[in-house]
Amino acid sequence: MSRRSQVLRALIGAEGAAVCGEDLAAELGVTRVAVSKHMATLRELGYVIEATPHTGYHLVSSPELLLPDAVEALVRDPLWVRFEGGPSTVSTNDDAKRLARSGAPEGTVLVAGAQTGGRGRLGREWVSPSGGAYLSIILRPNMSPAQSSALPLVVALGVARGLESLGCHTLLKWPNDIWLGAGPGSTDALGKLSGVLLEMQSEIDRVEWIVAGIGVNVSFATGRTPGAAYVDDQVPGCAPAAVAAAVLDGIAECFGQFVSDGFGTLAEEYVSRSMLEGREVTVRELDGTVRASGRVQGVDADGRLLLDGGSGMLAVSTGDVTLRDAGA
Ligand code: BT5
Repeated sequence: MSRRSQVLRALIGAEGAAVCGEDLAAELGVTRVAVSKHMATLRELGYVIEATPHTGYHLVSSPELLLPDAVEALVRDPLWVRFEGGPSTVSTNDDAKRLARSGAPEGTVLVAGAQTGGRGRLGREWVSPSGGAYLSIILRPNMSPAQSSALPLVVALGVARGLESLGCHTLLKWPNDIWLGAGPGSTDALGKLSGVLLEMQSEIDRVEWIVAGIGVNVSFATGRTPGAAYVDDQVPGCAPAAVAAAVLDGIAECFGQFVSDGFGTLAEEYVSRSMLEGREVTVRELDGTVRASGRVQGVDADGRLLLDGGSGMLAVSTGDVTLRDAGA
């Protein structure tokens, strides 16, 4: 972790109380002048930090935008080793793919406070105004492309766990959507809270890298996107950096479980959080043609959606799902 992130972590950890500059310098093994330079840089990044003689530094407020330092200061899981990004970019997935091609390690994280060309699947738009959390991660699992087929579900489950840890009620919509749920145990979906986009480079039997992009709607202060739900709807005032850190820790947990034990145990949790389980659905190809219809009966070990179509069980590996009795 960079010294600046360590300084920021100390300020955030103090929860508004004063942090003594001299103690912090001793703890980090740097001079007091170095600490005061880090404070100055943090102020330039938009952190409001008050310095009181004999008491120390107080963090008064953090910038609204998602910045890599803030995420690094909040994230806990050691999987995440490198943090990059800035206030705005075209697409964090494009930035992460560039870094992956140039050899960036597993656990690299790209964040942005806004995107001008955020993408969903098949080049669909992901609306990305400031106030949201947009991040992409680089994973390099030692497996074949076939073994990694459930990874979009693993990442979506990790995002759901992270958002739940902040107090949001989440529901999963196969394969890669996270919706805001009305409350504990309810399958009433209030809107799409987050989406996941995976892109991969591989040889026939080995994944080289996977970039997973995650967009989360956090604040609706700049306006609401039709059909979207926001963290703010249930947990007002969450900073995008806190959302990104929670999501990263949730993903790291699920990814670790997936790499060591496969999708088996995660599949059960995925199904228990699914807003589609037991419902009548239609699955369309990404170009709109109907691929299958039936009642959802869970997912299999490869992450495929299982449908009881009346004349037997179907396993569907890609597509868009609509509920036949609702608009979701
Ligand atoms: C997704 O695609 O849901 C994947 C979204 C991934 C976005 C992240 S942000 C960081 C990284 N960088 C990128 O460029 N992308 C990733 P899909 O399942 O195809 O859903 C796209 C559909 O969701 C659109 O066609 C809209 O209907 C809807 N949509 C677009 N923006 C939305 C938003 N902000 N909130 C809710 N729904 C949205």
